[in-house]
Amino acid sequence: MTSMKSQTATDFQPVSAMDFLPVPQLRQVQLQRLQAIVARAYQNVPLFRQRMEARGVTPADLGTLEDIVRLPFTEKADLRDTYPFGLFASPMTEIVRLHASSGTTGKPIVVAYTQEDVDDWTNAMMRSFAACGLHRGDIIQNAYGYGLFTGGLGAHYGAEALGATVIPISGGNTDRQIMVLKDFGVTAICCTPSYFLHVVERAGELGVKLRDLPLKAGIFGAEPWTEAMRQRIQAESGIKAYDIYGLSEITGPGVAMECRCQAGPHLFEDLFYPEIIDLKTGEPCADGQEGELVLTTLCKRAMPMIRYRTHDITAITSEPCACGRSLRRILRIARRSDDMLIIRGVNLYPSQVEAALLAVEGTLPHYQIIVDRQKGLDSVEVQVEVTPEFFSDKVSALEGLQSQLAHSIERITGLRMEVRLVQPHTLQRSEGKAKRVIDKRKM
Ligand code: DLL
Repeated sequence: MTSMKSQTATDFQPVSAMDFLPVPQLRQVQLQRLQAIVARAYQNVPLFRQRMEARGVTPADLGTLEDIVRLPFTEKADLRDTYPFGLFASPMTEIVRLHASSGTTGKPIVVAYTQEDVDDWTNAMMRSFAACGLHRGDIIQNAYGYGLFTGGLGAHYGAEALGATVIPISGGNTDRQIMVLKDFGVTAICCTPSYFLHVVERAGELGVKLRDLPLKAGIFGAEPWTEAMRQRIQAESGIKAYDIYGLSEITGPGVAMECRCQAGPHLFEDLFYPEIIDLKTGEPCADGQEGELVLTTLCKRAMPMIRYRTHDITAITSEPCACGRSLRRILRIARRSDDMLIIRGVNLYPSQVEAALLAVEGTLPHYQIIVDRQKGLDSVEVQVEVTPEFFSDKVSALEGLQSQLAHSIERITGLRMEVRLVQPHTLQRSEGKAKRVIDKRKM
């Protein structure tokens, strides 16, 4: 880990040698960094030290990467319990940035960065843009929210380091987004996939043909989305849609990013050490096996995260990618273990409903799942918007569509659900992460 403190953004190389490092060398880099970061956390973070002591393990016990399983896990609750600064491993005088993630309940979690942490993050984001073919000369419209959310500033610094032109438009004001896309010759856009769908729809209403613009790539993430959604986005806009993954606790966007092969995000393994654990037993999973992603930050100084349980469900693959990167890939993260709904005893993930809806023509992928309990029995209603052409059609066609959707949902989820077709623009659009589920049982 070389210090980048004195480096200016223009010193970064867009395609890092780290992306192509031979695997044995990469593992060596990981081990050295792991040993250093665990020692730092042990020395500076009381919670981490106590947990290690309770397990009778010290940093000196980490002889190989496999020894990582001896370390305790870190959970989101640990960040809440130590709110706001309890997990920091650097004095405040070395911390140059704070971000926070709101979460669904109570206080946010707070994350911190030293200048070197910001530089590493910038590097990861720059490599992310380079991975999908962007470079100096590209004009990147950054519609991730600026502020406490990591999306805006994370993408911003990475785009500048790449040498691209960044437009810090932030989220929302869709008509202005479309004007800028058109007038500024934008070649790439960053936002959530659900927001981009809204942009596509609004552009259509305004008579702006996205496929006739220079726009060629979308860097979409921050929420689960399906392969079917990618296909729909690409077909409707003529751009390539790339999946970018990240989370505040680990750094922000740029933990993993797809290359031009679009075959699942490559993990920046020199910065983050991944494990997959069995959802039930917590035991390590083999390559290709699905489970919960656990991440350890290998360089983060202000707030090292050791074996952080992300609750994101995926598998790691070391199958070679045609791009030649030696960085392993994760499979698309379509669900989280804590997103799972239990309906009449059956497990349901919102992404299954999305896949079922997109398998049928005639709907817009704007949908919401409303769960309720009446007389002790769970009920689910799926509200889904119909395309304008379909809505003006005959009642019989709408009924046909409704039953096709209900069948598709039952086939994929094993559950019978009420499908309610609603007019275009009925469901609320989000500027960031879409809210797909309203669970009235919890209200
Ligand atoms: O969403 C960071 C980010 C910003 C990532 C912009 C990508 C682009 P948080 O708000 O802390 O951070 O939310 C992190 O969002 O644990 C996943 O559940 C989900 N998530 C993020 N990216 C993806 C993705 C940002 N590509 C949480 N696919 C994570 C599926 C994603 N889920």
